[in-house]
Amino acid sequence: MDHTETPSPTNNLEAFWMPFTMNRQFKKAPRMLVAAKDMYYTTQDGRSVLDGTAGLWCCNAGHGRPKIVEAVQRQVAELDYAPAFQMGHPKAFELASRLAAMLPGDLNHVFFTNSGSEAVDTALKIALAYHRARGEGSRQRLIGRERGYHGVGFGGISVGGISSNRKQFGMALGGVDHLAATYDRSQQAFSRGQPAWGAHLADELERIVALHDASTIAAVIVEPVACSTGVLVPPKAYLERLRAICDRHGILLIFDEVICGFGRLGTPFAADYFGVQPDLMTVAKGITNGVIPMGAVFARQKIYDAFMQGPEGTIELFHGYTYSGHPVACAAALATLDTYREEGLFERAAALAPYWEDAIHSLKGLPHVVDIRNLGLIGAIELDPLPGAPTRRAFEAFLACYERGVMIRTTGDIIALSPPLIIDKTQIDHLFGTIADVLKAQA
Ligand code: PXG
Repeated sequence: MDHTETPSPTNNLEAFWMPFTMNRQFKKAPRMLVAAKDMYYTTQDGRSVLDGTAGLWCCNAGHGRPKIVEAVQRQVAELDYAPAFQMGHPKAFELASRLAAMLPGDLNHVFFTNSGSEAVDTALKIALAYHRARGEGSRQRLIGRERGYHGVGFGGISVGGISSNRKQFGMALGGVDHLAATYDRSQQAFSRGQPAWGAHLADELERIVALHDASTIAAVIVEPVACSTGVLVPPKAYLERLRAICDRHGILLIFDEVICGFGRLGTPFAADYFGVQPDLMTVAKGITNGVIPMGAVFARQKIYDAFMQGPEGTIELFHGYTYSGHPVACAAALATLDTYREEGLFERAAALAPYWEDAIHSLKGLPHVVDIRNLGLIGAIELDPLPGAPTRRAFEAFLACYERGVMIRTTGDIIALSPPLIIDKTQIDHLFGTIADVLKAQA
């Protein structure tokens, strides 16, 4: 394959309206990836780029993994599609059973979606319908958190806490309230792992319950670690407290593990890492190693049971997608789970986490670094914004790293990192060495 050919006039860059991208900036100086293997991307101009972000937090086993590639090839030739409603195919049941077996506690029912956004909207709908099925239909409020990211559906942007995600799109869902973000730099800067300060921020939920009354609240949704908005690690005992308050008031707790799930913290799920059991969990990304789109909602036994009442000849949950449990996605997911297990990738992430922590915190003291945060194989380096030009300093670091063969991700003036779990120590050194060189050169 010739990777160097330039786009023809009929294949120019204009038609593709790129998502979450500065379209005009990109199209002036495109960054095209044409191949990927293990820890590296190949660019259109033939350079190798170390993947510091697992694509977009999704390729947890690295790229071009043979077992997954073969499973997808085999599946697409054998059964390319099967109707998702009132019909089934064996791999969807096999995958759901495999997932149920690895999930903590009695999270043992799986609803398939195609993305994290759909998983979030599905979980919110399940929460509302669950209370209604139990005769508590007045529980309609949803509680999210500032600086939360739950995808781009109307449900997700409503419970999410990023103003740029909300301001263009009208009023979204009503009846939503938000907890405060768990981050306070003056109390937490340069914490290694979970900050000691901030458990009391969970008590805000009591204040919100007192305001609206528990009988109106269906669910609280949080990311165990808020990743997209800059790796906000939950303070020690915070999630435990949130769980206790939800229990006290009959409110469902939803963990959005679209990023944290599938090994990023060195355990299968963040619920395992923190020892806190949610009632519903959303996942996507790492479920198929990013190879084929797929998301899922995991539900506890009591939730599934609440729907399986009444006459059998009714559809218990009036919800689903054409591609729920798509055969090719299921095949990719099964091969992904095999790869994680056979290569011990979750354990590998746990074993590497202390090295990762030391490496990222070694950047303390470099120009403009105002905070460093980490947990598992996730990390963030927060930079002081350029006066009058927020986001520019970090974006320029991203461009400079890319030029030097390292892919990082930025959000605001925060560099966020989440490499494939197959990364080795030399590559960790290379990643942070390059970032350090770039920050010094920018000073
Ligand atoms: N929940 C969480 C916690 C997420 O991180 C979604 C839901 C939505 O998933 P989909 O599959 O609909 O995109 C996400 C997605 C970034 C970045 O760089 C993060 C996400 C997506 C793209 C980029 O921080 N998270």
